[in-house]
Amino acid sequence: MKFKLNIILVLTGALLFVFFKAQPAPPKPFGPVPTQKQMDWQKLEYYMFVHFGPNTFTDVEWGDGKEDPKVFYPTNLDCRQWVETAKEAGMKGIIITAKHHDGFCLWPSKYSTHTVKESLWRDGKGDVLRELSDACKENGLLFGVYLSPWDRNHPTYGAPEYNQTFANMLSEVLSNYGEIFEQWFDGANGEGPEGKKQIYDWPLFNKIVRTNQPHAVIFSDIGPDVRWMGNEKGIAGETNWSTVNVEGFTPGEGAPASGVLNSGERGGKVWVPAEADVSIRPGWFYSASTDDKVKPVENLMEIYYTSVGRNSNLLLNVPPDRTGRIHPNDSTRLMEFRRAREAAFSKNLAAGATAKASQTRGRKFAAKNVLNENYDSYWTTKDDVLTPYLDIDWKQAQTFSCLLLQEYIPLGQRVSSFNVNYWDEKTGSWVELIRATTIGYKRILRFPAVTSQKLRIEFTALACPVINTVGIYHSPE
Ligand code: FUL
Repeated sequence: MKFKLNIILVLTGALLFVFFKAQPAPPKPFGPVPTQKQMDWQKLEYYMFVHFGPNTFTDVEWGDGKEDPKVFYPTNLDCRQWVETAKEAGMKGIIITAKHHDGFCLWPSKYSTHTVKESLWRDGKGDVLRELSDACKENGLLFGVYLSPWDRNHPTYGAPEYNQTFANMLSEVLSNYGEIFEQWFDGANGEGPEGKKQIYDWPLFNKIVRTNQPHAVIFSDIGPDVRWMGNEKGIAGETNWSTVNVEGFTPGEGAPASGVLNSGERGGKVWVPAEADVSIRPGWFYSASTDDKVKPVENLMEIYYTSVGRNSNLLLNVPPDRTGRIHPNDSTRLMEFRRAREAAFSKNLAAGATAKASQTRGRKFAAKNVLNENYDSYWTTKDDVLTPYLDIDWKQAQTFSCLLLQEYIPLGQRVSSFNVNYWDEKTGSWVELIRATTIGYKRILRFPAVTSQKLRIEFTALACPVINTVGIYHSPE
């Protein structure tokens, strides 16, 4: 009896060992992959851009640097109101124009005479960056800064020493206001006060950021961490690779063509995902003349689908007015936009379905992993399976008009195209619904509503696809 029990125990142990041991390893990363901070940044998806400065008061988009600093006089500056608005809008952070092309510094810089301290606001003792960074900290929002190297005011602009001046300004900003999540570099390079152009020392500027804020991502046309998406309309390429080739390019005039930035490059050598910057108004700065031109919610939803829905983060500009507050027309619109997104994604029909795949790498990588909320669990196949399909099956027919897919990008961007088919009960066959190219961190596709019990997604990938989310929705029109 005892002998038998021992045999049973040994056999069970052996079986368990084989069972667990037989679980294959995850796929190897394919091509360039995001760094941890790029990954954290990608998950933010949506945050606020704030253009604020003398232009707010002079009604121009590009101040020439000759404006009297006294024009900067917000009567009721309230950074808490910006932060609360951003938070309620569902945004994760705020990036402010610490210095725009006019050279005016929203903080009391030692390296310029065109700053808040030359204004009469708060008797020349104010500091917008202090007030905003404090308000962000209080409310758990991330804080980021835009600085334009192009400076139409600074007397040294156009001479080699300007680069060090700009680096010093950067250091002030990056060492005095706590954690910065994103450094936004504008590549614009026009003429300075003497009609001279500057050759920017990008390696120096980037080094200053890395030294002061090792956790911040650096944005410019070409990264190194986040790239410009190629237009200011919020429309990323339908194909949008987070990989691109940037060697030999510089931000601004020396950047790759905007079409390349718009869609990234298949097989690109570095991971530099796209960010879409777009304004809620026609201009970047506040103007009373655009109070009735705040983008309608339909327009903002369209932008959401063509930015976040196409593997790009969305940096939406909301310019405060001359009182120093976000105008009610903008904040009302932001809340409508939030509600519209919530309505569109309120019910994930995939949650009630079963998922099966044409091939699975092993139990740990089962198809059902695409249905849970955990970003780190995914479905994948054996290494040599590059064209598998995934079936989503309900017990009863469902009506849907929107599909959301996510690749597990820590293993790289792998899917090069896919098509979506639904099961037609009447003819007993699959009918193609839509074809698309890349997925990346997130892809959202909309199509005319269909009613069906089954959906099939056929993937074509550069390396076995690694899919961690399938969401299916019936979005209101
Ligand atoms: C551009 C600037 O010239 C605009 O004024 C704005 O700041 C936009 C975000 O970047 O390069």
